[in-house]
Amino acid sequence: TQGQVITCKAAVAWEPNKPLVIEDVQVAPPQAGEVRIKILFTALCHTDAYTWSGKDPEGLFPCILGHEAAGIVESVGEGVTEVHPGDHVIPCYQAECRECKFCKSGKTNLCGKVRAATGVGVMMSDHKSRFSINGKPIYHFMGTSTFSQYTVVHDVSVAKIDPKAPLEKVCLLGCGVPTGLGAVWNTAKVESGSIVAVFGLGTVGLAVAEGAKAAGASRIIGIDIDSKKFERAKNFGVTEFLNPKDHEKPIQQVIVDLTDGGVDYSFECIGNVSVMRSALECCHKGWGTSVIVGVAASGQEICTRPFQLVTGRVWKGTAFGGFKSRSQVPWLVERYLKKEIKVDEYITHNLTLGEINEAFDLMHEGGCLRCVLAV
Ligand code: NAD
Ligand code: AHE
Ligand code: ZN
Repeated sequence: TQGQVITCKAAVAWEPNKPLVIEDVQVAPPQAGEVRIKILFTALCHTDAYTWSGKDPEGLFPCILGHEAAGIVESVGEGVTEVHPGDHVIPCYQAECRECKFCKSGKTNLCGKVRAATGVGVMMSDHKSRFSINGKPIYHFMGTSTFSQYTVVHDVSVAKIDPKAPLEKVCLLGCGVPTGLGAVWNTAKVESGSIVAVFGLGTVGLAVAEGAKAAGASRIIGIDIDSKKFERAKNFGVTEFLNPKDHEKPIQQVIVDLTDGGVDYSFECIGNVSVMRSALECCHKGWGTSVIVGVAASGQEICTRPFQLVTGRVWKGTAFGGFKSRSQVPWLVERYLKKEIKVDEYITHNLTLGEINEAFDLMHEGGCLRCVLAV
């Protein structure tokens, strides 16, 4: 198949919110600096649903969504040296070129090399898509487009992993789990003994709890509007649970009262701007730090009284938990293989690519964390 167009099945989002359609898609060979991957397993993340909803200013249609996956390199374009056909890989929506201003800064995991192209659904070299249906181009998504049996990504967006790792599990290390762990370890740098609040107990919030427990947090307060989330959350390290619906006072006030002035660290893992405000305002005066992890829709803005910051609270955000993707995803895989981090525990459902619309429906059910599709 090397050098040839591959026709395969992919789930195409033709329009916002219209059911995805499994189509025969033509996938062009990788050009210089590109890698074609046979995707074996992909999970769904809330961000796929967000872009599909039409609320993402970068959402383009028709497109092939999906960004939390694992597969095997099928072929590589000219000049690709770090991966070879047969390598087991995880596509990384957050690239790492190791050469750009961002990568060299030592201050961020964001990479500037291909971001402009991935934001408009094309490949960098020729500003074109590698996906088409009978000659009509279909946009890429987040530089990954994993809801397809084959995808083409930039070489700076591929992490080569230990072939011993089960791809049907470690696909989760492409987004949600690292995001939560890294928000705690890299972005907030939570210290032992800290009091932590986690807003939203989906996969990302539970991974925050897991990361906080590993960091030695003394209390981990989980906040969710769905009380059914608490029982499961205990297994990930949450020690106390609050449902804002059970309280008359604003939830930030409830938390401040419970913690002698506020938490040391809080994490918003929902994408709701009013919760982001609560998460900041439940932080302790003088040092409390709040990390925004959730993605909010186009047009949404955060607000608080500047006095909250003047008096020492810190507002931060994180993308992919601050992990350098190509360098650190393989390390996360090793930690999983040594049973030092959970992955299996976040997988609540297994379906096939053909059942992807059912998988999106499941995301709205409280019981679902990650649904893994066999592609
Ligand atoms: P999810 O839908 O599984 O979890 C969200 C949780 O929030 C649910 O348990 C829900 O009951 C709860 N919730 C909803 N509204 C609430 C409210 N008002 N108050 C309290 N709880 C509320 O989603 P997820 O897959 O865990 O992702 C969480 C967020 O993180 C999404 O916005 C996603 O787009 C974003 N995300 C960001 C990054 C990043 O790099 N920054 C990476 C992955 C995901
Ligand atoms: N196009 C969206 C951006 C959404 C966003 O912030 N994405 C996160 C990853 S979410 C993964 O589930 C991210 O990495 N952001 C940094 C970046 O470079 O995109 C919008 O709302 O505009
Ligand atoms: Zn995601």
